[in-house]
Amino acid sequence: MPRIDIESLEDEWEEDHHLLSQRRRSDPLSQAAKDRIEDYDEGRIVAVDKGQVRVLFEGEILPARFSGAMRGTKLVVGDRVRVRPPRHETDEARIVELLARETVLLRTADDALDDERVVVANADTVAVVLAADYLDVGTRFLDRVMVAASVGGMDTVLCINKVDLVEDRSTVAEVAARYEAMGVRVEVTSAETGEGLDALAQVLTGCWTTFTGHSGVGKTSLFNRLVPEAGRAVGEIGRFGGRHTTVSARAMLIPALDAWLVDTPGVRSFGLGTLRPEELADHFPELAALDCGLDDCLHEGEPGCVLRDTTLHPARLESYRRLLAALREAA
Ligand SMILES: Nc1nc2c(ncn2[C@@H]2O[C@H](COP(=O)(O)OP(=O)(O)OP(=O)(O)O)[C@@H](O)[C@H]2O)c(=O)[nH]1
Ligand SMILES: [Mg+2]
Ligand SMILES: [Zn+2]
Repeated sequence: MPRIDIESLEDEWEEDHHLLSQRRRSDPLSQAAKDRIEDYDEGRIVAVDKGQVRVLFEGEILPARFSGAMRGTKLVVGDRVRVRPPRHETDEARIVELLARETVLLRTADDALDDERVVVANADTVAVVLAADYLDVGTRFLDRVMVAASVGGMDTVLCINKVDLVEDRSTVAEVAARYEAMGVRVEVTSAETGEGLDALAQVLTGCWTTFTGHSGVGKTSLFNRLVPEAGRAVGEIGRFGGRHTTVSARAMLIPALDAWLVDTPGVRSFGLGTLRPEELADHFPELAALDCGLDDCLHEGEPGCVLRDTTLHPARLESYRRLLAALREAA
């Protein structure tokens, strides 16, 4: 965690805080300055766009600047921070300290890179949105995000959207049952017809949930239905081809549910570049529950390994093997 640099914070205060700097000349106030920072109340970052941040502070959403000491710190939506409130009408709130992150959703561009990016911090749940008419590709993506969510300390919820586009729902039902068997909450929705939205909203109650998914699956459409005043742009198929309509993350409150929802830009892949191959099985609940008895077993037919091809759903086993191969190649 970035430590706050009291010296440079004091330097900055000197510019706009004469009283403090006068006192400082006679008495080095490092401890006092530190105490002041600790006196500042907490806020929560709700939007980050090209270095501009918005912070939820005492029930209001304020534009905010970084204090000098925060330069070089990357804040993400969901971050808990200490905020120096605006002092007068034209003043802006200042972010003076980043507080420790309890959960993180991390992603790398691909498995061979360690260009780790925090997508969102301190969320309780990751809602993976898949399009009902692309579940094959979708579930492979889901299996990756479930690993990232588990690594970062979050639950996964599966939202199968665009269900209005499929006539035969047997695949949707099969996929839903597959993940429900692992303890994942599954909601089947249509942002077009409104089907399943009440049930999805219930899942969000009292939590910070971040939507993630490929571009065009309907994350923003769902967000707009759940937070009607959001009015975020959605992709127009044909014009943008549904590709990367949303460019920055944003959190909004559904007041009736005390639920914070984070809309994020679509991603092509969800790299797990910082995970070691031997850690992977811990983040597949079916494998973690397997009492293998072997240390650091990769469950690849090692003598004594209890994994049989029938222990896992074939698609999950395939995901595990693909991921293992990718992580090994990258290692
Ligand atoms: N038929 C149907 N179309 C939908 C549904 N949800 C979204 N769409 C359409 O799918 C397109 C893409 O929707 P978006 O909400 O922009 O998708 P997104 O996941 O936010 O995409 P990015 O911001 O690029 O990541 C738009 O044309 C939506 O109208 C749905 O449930 N059914
Ligand atoms: Mg979007
Ligand atoms: Zn094993």
